[in-house]
Amino acid sequence: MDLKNKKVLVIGTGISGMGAAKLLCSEGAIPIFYDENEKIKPEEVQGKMPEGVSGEVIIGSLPESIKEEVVLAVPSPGVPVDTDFMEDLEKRGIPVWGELELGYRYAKGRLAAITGTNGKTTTTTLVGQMMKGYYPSVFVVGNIGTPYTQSALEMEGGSVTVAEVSSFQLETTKTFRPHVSAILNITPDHLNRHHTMENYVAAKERIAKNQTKEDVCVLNYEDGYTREFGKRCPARVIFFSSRRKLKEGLYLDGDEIWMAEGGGETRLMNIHDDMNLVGVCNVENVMAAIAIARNMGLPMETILNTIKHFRAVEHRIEFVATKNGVDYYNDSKGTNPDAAIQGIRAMSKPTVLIGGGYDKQSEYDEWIEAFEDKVKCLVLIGQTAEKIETCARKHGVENIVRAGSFEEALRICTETARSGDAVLLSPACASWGMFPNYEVRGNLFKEYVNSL
Ligand code: UMA
Repeated sequence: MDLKNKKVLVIGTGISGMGAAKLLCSEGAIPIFYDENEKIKPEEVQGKMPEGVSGEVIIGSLPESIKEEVVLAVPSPGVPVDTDFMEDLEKRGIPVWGELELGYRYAKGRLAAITGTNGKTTTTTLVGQMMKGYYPSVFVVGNIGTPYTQSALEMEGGSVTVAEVSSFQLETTKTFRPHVSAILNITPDHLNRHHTMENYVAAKERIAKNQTKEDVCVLNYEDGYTREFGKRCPARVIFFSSRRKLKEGLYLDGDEIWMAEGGGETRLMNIHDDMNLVGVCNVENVMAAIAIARNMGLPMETILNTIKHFRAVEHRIEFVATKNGVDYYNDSKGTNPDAAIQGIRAMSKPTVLIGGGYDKQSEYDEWIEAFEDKVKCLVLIGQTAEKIETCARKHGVENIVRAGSFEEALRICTETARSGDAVLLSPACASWGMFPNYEVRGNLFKEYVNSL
């Protein structure tokens, strides 16, 4: 589509909206910024616009006349697609390309895209580092925090892009086709947006929708959804497994990661001596990263060398400090029960745990079962506090305290934890409502700990 001098509706004025507008302006299009949040002031949006970007800003409700003028709508990932507003755009025949799709259409070079409920940021970061150790032009983009559209026009034919993609972004793709895709795992998350598990799984599977047997899709053999998808996947599938030997693919056998390929088997590494990440989830992330990188043309030596030097991603079971004999861990990225299960499983000491936050209609039973007897006090914050407390009491957790604010929760933790204990922020909920994002929540936690 030639966008020169054409009006394009950019929905959402967060970082994706700004990335999309940058690309659109570079292509000579005229963005019209629209945000439903009435609290936002048009001047604020104008102030956020990157250099070379300008456009009309509309806040609240969108006049009908605008819908008649635009040739394309680019929603941000946070904008649900099943609303009357979005359906009206479709009915009018206005093409809807999500921000990811827009970036993809203008990008150049080869692309590896990674999704999954958990582990995608770690895996994307690790694969990005592997690529940077070998290729001269590498971009790491997407849900990880740098919109695809922000970098797309800088890419060249020889560039390599590693994209973390979310179910929100995948809902609005059309032609998106990575050379290598990966779905690390699928467990219930974002059900308030997708409504059913079926819809959520379908959104994740869209990562491989346009792939063919010339492309590769890396899947987790130990996840029921992804194993099943392997049978229907249009790409060539490479499985990884943390529980059994595979005839073809990557697997964990004891403490060693092996690769089975074309009838031969190669021992690649030891999970204690050759990597710095802890937990089975990270072994799975590492195996996925090896499969992705190898199929993007990297020599095994570069891959294994990067893993050896790779450290945990910020906010993911991140050790902060020991204060008065208490170990503090920041797992602010534990934004759903499944991620938080990995967080509590990684603790070996009696733990004061901060949980709760934005309500994504998750179920908390499995998370609470994973406490075993480790959680000496559960400190709850946010919208989900009551729901979690009811669930925790049902599972026999007795020491539960509700805090009116994050600051109060932190104070309760330091008062409750004794030397030899751990304090873990791993809330099983998104931060929205109390914080703009999980990074702000994790950084506040770290600032507090470091000030003790
Ligand atoms: N808005 C509307 N109408 C709506 C919904 C939102 O106008 O119906 C407006 C909001 O008022 C706000 C703007 O849209 O002003 C925000 O857009 P956004 O929510 O898409 O946020 P961005 O700042 O553009 O960030 C997005 C991703 N956010 C979401 O998916 C919610 C970021 O992922 C991503 O890093 C960024 O694009 C760059 O690609 C964050 C996230 O929490 C980290 N992702 C979820 C996750 O990881 O679990 C999916």
